[in-house]
Amino acid sequence: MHTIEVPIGYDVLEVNSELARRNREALEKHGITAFNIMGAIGSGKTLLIEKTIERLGKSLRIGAIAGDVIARIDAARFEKYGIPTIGLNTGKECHLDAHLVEHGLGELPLDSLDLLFIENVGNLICPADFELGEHKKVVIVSVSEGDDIVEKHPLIFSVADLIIVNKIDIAEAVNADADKMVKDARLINPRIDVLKMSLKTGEGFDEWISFVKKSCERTG
Ligand SMILES: Nc1nc2c(ncn2[C@@H]2O[C@H](COP(=O)(O)OP(=O)(O)O)[C@@H](O)[C@H]2O)c(=O)[nH]1
Ligand SMILES: [Mg+2]
Repeated sequence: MHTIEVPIGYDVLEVNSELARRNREALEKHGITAFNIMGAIGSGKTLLIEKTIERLGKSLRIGAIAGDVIARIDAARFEKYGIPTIGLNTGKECHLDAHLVEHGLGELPLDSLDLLFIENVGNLICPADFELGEHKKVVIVSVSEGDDIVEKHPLIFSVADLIIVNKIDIAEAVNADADKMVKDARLINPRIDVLKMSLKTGEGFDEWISFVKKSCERTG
């Protein structure tokens, strides 16, 4: 575990960025590609990771960090696959930070992992500011959050590498226009990759798996 000196009047985000840089170094030293999965409560973060473990768990060695105010519930959903899992309780904090993740990395068998999924705390505001050392930032939103959810939260989409618009199977029932959400994300961030998905029907999931594999090739 590293220590870092924090001068008086320090900038929290600057210190976080330094710790994130160290996390990234540790991940790369072990050839691990890490994904920071962000999104509101109930958008499908845990289910996305579960289904990815089901699809890729035989060919890649996957680990997971579940971050939540009470992390053990999502952690148990990952542990049932027999993969190395760490639950990080944030208590009253609404996001993970690089220091917490550093602790998580310290507990994981880094030598025997290829891929790490970090599920962030469910909201679209605080996680946007905190680098964790990840290679890819993924934001998953569901159509049931309302099709103005993207334009209302520009910051998180401006830093994301990929937006997944999930639950398109229920778009009609909740009167949501998934294409508007996609358009809004591209207006905020022209470089962002976009996927429309239903984790229930499987639509868009193959494209997600391609994104994960490509990300591994680039960082591995
Ligand atoms: N209809 C539908 N339900 C989904 C979809 N994806 C996730 N869910 C459901 O949404 C709920 C929240 O999912 P979960 O992965 O726990 O969300 P998290 O809070 O973001 O981790 C669960 O009941 C899932 O079964 C989807 O594509 N379509
Ligand atoms: Mg979850």
